[in-house]
Amino acid sequence: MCCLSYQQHTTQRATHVSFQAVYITVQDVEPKEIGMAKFFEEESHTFSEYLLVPGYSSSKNIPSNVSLETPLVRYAKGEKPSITMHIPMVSAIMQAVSGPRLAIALAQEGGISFIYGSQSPENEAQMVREVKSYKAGFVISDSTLTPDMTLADVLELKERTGHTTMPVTEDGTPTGKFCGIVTSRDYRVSRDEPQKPVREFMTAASDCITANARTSLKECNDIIWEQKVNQLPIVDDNGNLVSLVFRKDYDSHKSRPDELLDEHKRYIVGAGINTRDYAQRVPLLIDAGADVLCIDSSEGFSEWQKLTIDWIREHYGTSVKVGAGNVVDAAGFRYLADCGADFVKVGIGGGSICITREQKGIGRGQASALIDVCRARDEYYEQTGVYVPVCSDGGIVYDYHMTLALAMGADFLMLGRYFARFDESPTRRLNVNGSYVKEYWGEGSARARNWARYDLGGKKKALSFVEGVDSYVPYAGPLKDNVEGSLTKVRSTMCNCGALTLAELRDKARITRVSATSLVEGGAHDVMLKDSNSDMNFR
Ligand code: RVP
Repeated sequence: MCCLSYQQHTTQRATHVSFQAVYITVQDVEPKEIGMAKFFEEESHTFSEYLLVPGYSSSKNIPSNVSLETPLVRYAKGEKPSITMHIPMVSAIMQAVSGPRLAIALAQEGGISFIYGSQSPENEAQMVREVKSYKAGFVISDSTLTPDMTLADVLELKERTGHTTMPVTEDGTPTGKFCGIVTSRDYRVSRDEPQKPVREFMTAASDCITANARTSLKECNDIIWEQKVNQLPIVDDNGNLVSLVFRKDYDSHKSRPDELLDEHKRYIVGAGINTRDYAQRVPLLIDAGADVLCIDSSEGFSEWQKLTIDWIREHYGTSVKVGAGNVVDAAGFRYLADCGADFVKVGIGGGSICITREQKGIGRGQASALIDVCRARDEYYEQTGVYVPVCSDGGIVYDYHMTLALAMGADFLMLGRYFARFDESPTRRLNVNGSYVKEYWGEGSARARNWARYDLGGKKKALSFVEGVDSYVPYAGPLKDNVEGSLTKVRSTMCNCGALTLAELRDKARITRVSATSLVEGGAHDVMLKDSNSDMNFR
């Protein structure tokens, strides 16, 4: 396949290309013994050090003909994987990334979120349940308003979430007793006092048109049109808020050809687990409806992963799908594949917020790790007839890194920083020095790890050292627009490589390493940029 058999493809394709491309060579990825330690002969490389060399494309190679379908879980030759994604993207198992809102938005585009496991098993199961019980067109509120809050709180919430319509509940939770609704037509910033209580200017529940939780989406939309309202709060028999239906969403749920649904037409969602409390956590997650699990560990070449998978197989057989990782070489892949992992995740230390390499001196350049593992996957398939998908996790900065990772052999990509920037991620949107940003912190940061101390009633000791940082990332708007934009580029590049499927891309891609000087040439250079906020400058 791709990177490892370039010689063969060069010969095959010689009639189509008139130049001699430079191909990467991966001579011998087994570490060699030099003195006491074993050394990998290759240097460790990352995505920015490679480019794709375009190949012949026929008139059929147009973006609308490209399929990004990809297997999520292992399958035997001649069979179909039990879960196939419509786009090769999953969201990282992180507090700052994968909550229910993002999981729904990503499933609507054809990918999968893994709800973060760094919270109590009960909380995580509740988030999974929220995704599984979500009905398309019904939006779960992210407002925290209570009647006693003030106009200043409303403005702060609007700034943070970007939403102008906010339901008000007795306790400020998304499913608390419904008290009323605030829209931007209810106040005038120039005239009203910031301390004015919400109860004085909200439209009270008794004056709102609402619908009960048994109303279908079609009926809700009919009410919205007949009553000439912009939103319809859905309230249960006890007067608690359930969700909202918005006029502006009327058509959007119809235009999602790629949405990823289970056999009951519910969105597909994954969940992170660890190698310690699986006996307690896994049953709760499965009960809540999780479609796939993933062991979340920065170092996955360990017996702990085997014990976790063994426990799942003993209690659920192969009906529960579970990915494992992270590994960075062929030996790690083979170990986890033999343990029965449904997919294997690759990457140590390449994440944007990750300082594992600095702190512990372990890891490997993401591209080198991926190439090595994908070769092992292909060998494993040849030897056993079982295909175990590979996920490239972390280190994707530019959209072209996605195409490169897929060309190098990744079946799908796990992204953290990328998704953290969107409206749907669970973090706050802030205005820092005039620019909107969102918070993004590593699972190995003190901030993320604090959950264990709090949720376990202070039983867990403080950390001796951290492996992740707390940061800001530029706010980038809705997930849908960004994912569409990125995948348009991926599709277009695939066409330049003559590929209409990801398998074809792996087979046909020709990849070259770039020198430091060519890297400079690749960006805008020797000109003065007019727009200092241009996309490239923003990164
Ligand atoms: P990125 O997409 O580059 O932001 O990387 C996200 C990945 O980084 C995660 O999927 C995970 O593998 C890794 N990570 C998460 N937290 C930390 C840390 O604190 N070191 N690393």
